[in-house]
Amino acid sequence: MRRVLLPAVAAAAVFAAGCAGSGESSEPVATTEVEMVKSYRFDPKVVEIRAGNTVTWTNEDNFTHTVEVDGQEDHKVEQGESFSIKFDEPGTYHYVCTLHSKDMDGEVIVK
Ligand SMILES: [Cu+2]
Repeated sequence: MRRVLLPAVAAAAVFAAGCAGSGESSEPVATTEVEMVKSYRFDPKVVEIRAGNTVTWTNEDNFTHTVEVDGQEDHKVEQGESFSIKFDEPGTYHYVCTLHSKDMDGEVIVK
């Protein structure tokens, strides 16, 4: 049994590494629009804005998602709906979808 399990673990590790290395970059993108695209992602994952700007999340996925900035209230965003937060103070704000916190998180960098 143990010998059967080992290759599966190795394959999972390679898969995870491949995921992080390809397509999904964490380079900040200068935009105030974040989409919840299909398959549980915030796109772009990291955005950079100016203090006083408002970030709008739009749910383009087939599932309900949420936006919860660390230390703040959780906001449900239904399919096809949008939600906005104004960021007045410079800093780096991490946020998650509390329904899929393992897969969906992102950052707003306020300059
Ligand atoms: Cu979600």
